[in-house]
Amino acid sequence: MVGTALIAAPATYILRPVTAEAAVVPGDCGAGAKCNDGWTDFCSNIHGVNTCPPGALVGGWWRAEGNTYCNGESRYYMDCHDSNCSCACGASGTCAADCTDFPCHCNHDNCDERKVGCTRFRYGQCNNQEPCIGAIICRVVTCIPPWEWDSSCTKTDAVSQSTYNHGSVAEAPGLHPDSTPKGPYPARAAVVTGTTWQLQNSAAGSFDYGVEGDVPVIGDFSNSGVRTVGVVRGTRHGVAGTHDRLMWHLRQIEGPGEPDLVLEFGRAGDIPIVGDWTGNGVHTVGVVRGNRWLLRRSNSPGSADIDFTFGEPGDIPVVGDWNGDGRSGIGVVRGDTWLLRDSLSSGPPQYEFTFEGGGLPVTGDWDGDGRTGVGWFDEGTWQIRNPLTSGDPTNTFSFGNPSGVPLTWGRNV
Ligand SMILES: [Ca+2]
Ligand SMILES: [Ca+2]
Ligand SMILES: [Ca+2]
Repeated sequence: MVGTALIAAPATYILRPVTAEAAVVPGDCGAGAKCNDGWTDFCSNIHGVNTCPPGALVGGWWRAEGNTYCNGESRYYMDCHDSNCSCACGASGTCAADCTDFPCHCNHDNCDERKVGCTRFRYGQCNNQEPCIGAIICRVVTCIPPWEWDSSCTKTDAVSQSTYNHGSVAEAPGLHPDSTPKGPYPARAAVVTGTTWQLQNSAAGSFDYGVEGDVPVIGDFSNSGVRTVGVVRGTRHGVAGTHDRLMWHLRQIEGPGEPDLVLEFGRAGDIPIVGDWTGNGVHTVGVVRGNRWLLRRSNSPGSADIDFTFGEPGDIPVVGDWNGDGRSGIGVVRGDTWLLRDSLSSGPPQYEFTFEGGGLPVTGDWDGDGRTGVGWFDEGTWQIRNPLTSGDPTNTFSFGNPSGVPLTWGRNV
């Protein structure tokens, strides 16, 4: 049987439509209640991860400068708005309270928590292609510039130094330093067949994302504490009409929807990979071209920051944090031989062993100890191993469409 972490109950979204009658609203609470302190709650206080809930989108951002939580750099506060309005908006860009199924209330219907879905104000730097969105549900706070979180966000500046500590309530989990990675947390199985994604123990269940021919990737592209889906388009040579550059379409929010972050990196024929090359919790893009590894430290357009050779053309590239130091290493699978290296540089493998299987290789931190293990996916059967040594599978289980492609995802709660 698989470790308990893999078979744990799926994370449930606390965020759900509630009836107005059922909700505890700011007016129900005393003047000194947290629900009345004027601030909208952090997304991490709603559903445990520092990203917008499904059904929301970023409507704008502001920043505080010189923030100790972000190594002295800017810290950004992004507003997640309800994306569904049943009636039109005026010039404000936000619809009236009775036009959404997400009424204003105190988080968890508790006066001791901040309000959610109450404030109808739009900073206006993000998703301006949507002329009408609902109230601010919650806030994402991040060291990542908003335009590397959501491609629609502009750099039009908004500074609010007084919000540095967000009302000086420093105990909120969303205020904890996020310059360090979330986790570790155990890998969960994922299988992609065409455009259909199956994520084990996910509230999102099975859904469609991308188009036929895309190469799937999964990563935490914003150190949110959850690994979300992405596709890379244009990987194949010789398809009429396709771009000769790879286009990455990454989700920052769980489940299906429009891509949040779209960027160009790599070219046709490259094998796309993602990893946390820097150890800051943010997975960023990379490609393998023959035996040349081209990695970028941010999810922004530009050339490779890291460039080296490892393995041989024809090897299957793999990525994982083999030594558990928070930084992804690299490796290749050649037949049944695994050749893995911690350092992002040319050199001999630091782990070389035989792990026999069949089908497609897959990697994941199966036991959640911070060290990535290895595995095979053969027609729906997963054989996984934790130690990076020759031996038999640690566990075997079944998940996913037999003709699909294996990946792993995960969530820190
Ligand atoms: Ca990183
Ligand atoms: Ca490592
Ligand atoms: Ca592990």
